[in-house]
Amino acid sequence: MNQATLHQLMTKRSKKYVDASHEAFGLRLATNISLISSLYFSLYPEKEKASYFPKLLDKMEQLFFKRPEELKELDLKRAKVGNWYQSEQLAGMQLYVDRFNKDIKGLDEKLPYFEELGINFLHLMPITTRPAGENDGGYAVNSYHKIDARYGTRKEFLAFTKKARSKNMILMLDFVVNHTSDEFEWAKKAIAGEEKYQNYYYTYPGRQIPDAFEKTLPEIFPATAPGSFTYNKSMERWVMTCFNSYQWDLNYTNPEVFIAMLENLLNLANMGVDVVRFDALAFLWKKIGTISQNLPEAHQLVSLFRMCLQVIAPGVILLAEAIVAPRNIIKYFGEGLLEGNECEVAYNASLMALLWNSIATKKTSLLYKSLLETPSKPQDGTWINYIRCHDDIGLGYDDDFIRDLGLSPREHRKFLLDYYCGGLDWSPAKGLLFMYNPKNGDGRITGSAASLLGLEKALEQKDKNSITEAVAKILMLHGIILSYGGIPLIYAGDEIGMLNDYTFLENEDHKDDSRWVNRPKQDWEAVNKLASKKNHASSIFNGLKKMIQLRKKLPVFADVSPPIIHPSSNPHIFVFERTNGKDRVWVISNFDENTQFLHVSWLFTIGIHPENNLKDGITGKKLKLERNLLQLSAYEHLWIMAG
Ligand code: OTU
Repeated sequence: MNQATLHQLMTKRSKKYVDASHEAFGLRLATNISLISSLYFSLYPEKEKASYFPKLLDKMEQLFFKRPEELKELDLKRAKVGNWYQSEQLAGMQLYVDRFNKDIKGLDEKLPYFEELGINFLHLMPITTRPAGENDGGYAVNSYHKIDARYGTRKEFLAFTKKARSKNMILMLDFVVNHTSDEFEWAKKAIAGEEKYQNYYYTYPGRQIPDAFEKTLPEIFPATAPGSFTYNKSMERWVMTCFNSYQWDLNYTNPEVFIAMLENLLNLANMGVDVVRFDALAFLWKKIGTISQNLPEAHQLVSLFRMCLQVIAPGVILLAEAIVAPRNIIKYFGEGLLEGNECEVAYNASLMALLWNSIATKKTSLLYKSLLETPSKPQDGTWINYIRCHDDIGLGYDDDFIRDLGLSPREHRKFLLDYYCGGLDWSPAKGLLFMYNPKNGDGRITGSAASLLGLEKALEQKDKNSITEAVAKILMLHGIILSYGGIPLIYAGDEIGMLNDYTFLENEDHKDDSRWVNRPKQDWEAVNKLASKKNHASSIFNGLKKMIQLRKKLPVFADVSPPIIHPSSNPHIFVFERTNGKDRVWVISNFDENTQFLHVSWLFTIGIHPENNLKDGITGKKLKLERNLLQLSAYEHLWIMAG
C-alpha cells in the first residue's frame, strides 16, 4: 500500500478520533501506520491475505475501546516517562503461583515478603486454563485469558493486579504465542473437521510436507517428543508440534491467526499485565528447507505485534524469550528499520550460560571473550539478567569462541555436562541431565541454583567450608545480575538457597521432564526462621536484600550505558565497570576457590586508584591493598565505588 493510499485511509478514519478519549489513539495510529502496513504487506503480500488489512485496523480500534480507562491513563503516563524498564529501581522474581503459595490469594498475602526483599517486578508463570494431565507447566494453553480455577477467579486476579499497580509492582505474564494446546477451541474445531480452523495450524493429510519440514527442523524435546509432527486420528491429519505432541504450532502465514492472536494478547494485557513474555518467539515462522528459527519473517511478525500494541496499549512492553545463539538474541531488539521496534526486553541467556561455564572452569576467559565480541544491544532495549529460570540451562556458547581458547566445543560441552550432572566425583554440583542425546552427546542441565553451586552436597557432607563457599557463589552470581545492567530476575526459592526437588520423579505427568527438579515449592518454614536463625538461608536472603537495596540507591545501575568489560589480568577474575559519566562502580568477582590477586598497576589501567578513598559498597569496607595487591578470597564479589 503506498503512502497516498495510507493517507486517504487515515483521513477517513481520523474523523472518528477527534474527541479527547480517542485522540491519543488517532495520533498513535497516524504515527505508526506506515510501519504497520509495510510489515503487514511484507508478511501477507498475496491479494487474498492483503484484503485483511482493513480488518486489522478495525480490530485495533475495537481493542483500544475495550482497554480499561485506568490502563489507558497508565499508557499515557509511561509514554511521557520514556524507557521506564531501564530503571535501577526494578528487581524481579519469577514464580509458579501454586508452588509459591497455593493461589492468587496466597500470592497477595505474600506482598510484604516481596517488599522486604525489595522485589517490585513479578514474573508469574502461566495461570490460564490448560489440559488436565500433561500441560508443560501451563505452556499448553486452553485459553489466553481465562484464569484456571486452581489459582482462583478472574475477579481475584483483577483485584491483585490493581493492588500491584497501586504498589508500583510490575507484572510480567506469558503469552504462549507459538502454540496452543490440543484442547484450545480452535484445535477442537479443527479436530471436528472445520477446515477454517485446520488452517489455523499447520495440518496436512499426508506425510509429504511433514517429511520435507522434518529434514531440517531440529527437535526441541528429542527424548520425550521426537519429530515435529503428530498424527491426529479424529482429524486424519498430521499437525505440526515442534514442542510436545499436545502443543500445536499456530500458522501465522494465515492473517486471521495474527488478528485473533492480537486480540488474545490484548485480553491478557487488559487484565493489568505490564510486560508480556513472548514465549518461544524464535519459532514463529516456519519454512521448508530451514531450521525455522529466527527467520526474518518471525522478526517482522513480532514487530507487527509490537507496533499494533504501540497504538493500542503503548505502556505494555514485550520480553523476547529467545534462548538462541548470542548473536541471534540481540536481533530481537530489532535491527535496521526495526531497531527499537521489536522487543524492549530480552533474556540475557548468553550471560546466564557463560556464568555457569565460569563456575565450572573457574576461569573467566570465555565469559570475557563472548561479552566483548558479541555485538552490543541497542540503546533502548534492556536485559532480563538471571542465573537460571524454570527451564533447563542450555550450553548456548559460540563454538568459535570456544575454539579460539584452544578447546574442542564438543569435549568442552561434555566436561560441563559431567561437571554439573554427576559425571565427576570432585565436582560440588548436583544437577540432572535434560534431553540428553547419546547419539551426538548434546544435552542440557537442570537443577536449582543452590544445588548446582554445591550447597546440596555441602549440606549432605555437613562440610562447613563448602557451605560457606556455596553461599559465596550464590551471592556472587546474583551480585553480577544485580549490577550488570537490566532487570535482575531471581527464581523464587533461590533467595533462601532452596535445593533440588526430587519429588517430580513420583509424579506421572512430570517424571520424564527433569526441569521440575528446579521448580521447588517455596519453603515458608525456612522463611519464617530467617530472622531468628543464622544459617545458609539467612546469609543468602540478607546478602541479596543488601545488594538489592544498594542497587536501588545507585543511579549508575540504570541501564542507560552498557557495562564496560575489562580484560582482567588474572584469569579467574571477572571485572566490569558501570558508569553514567558521573559515577563509576567496578564489579569484581573471583570465580576461583583460592584467593586471587590483582596488582595495583593493573587497577590503575582501569581507573581504580585505591588512594582515592574507595570502598566495597556491599560490605562498606574501605578498599585496602597489601604489598600493592588487591586480595580476593574464594568467590569474593565487590562493588568498588567512591567511599
Ligand atoms: C519455553 O522454552 C518455555 O520457557 C518452556 O517452559 C516451554 O516448555 C516451552 O517454551 C514451550 O512453550 O524449549 O526448554 O530455544 O528453549 O523457547 C525450554 C528456545 C524451551 C526454547 C524455549 C523453550
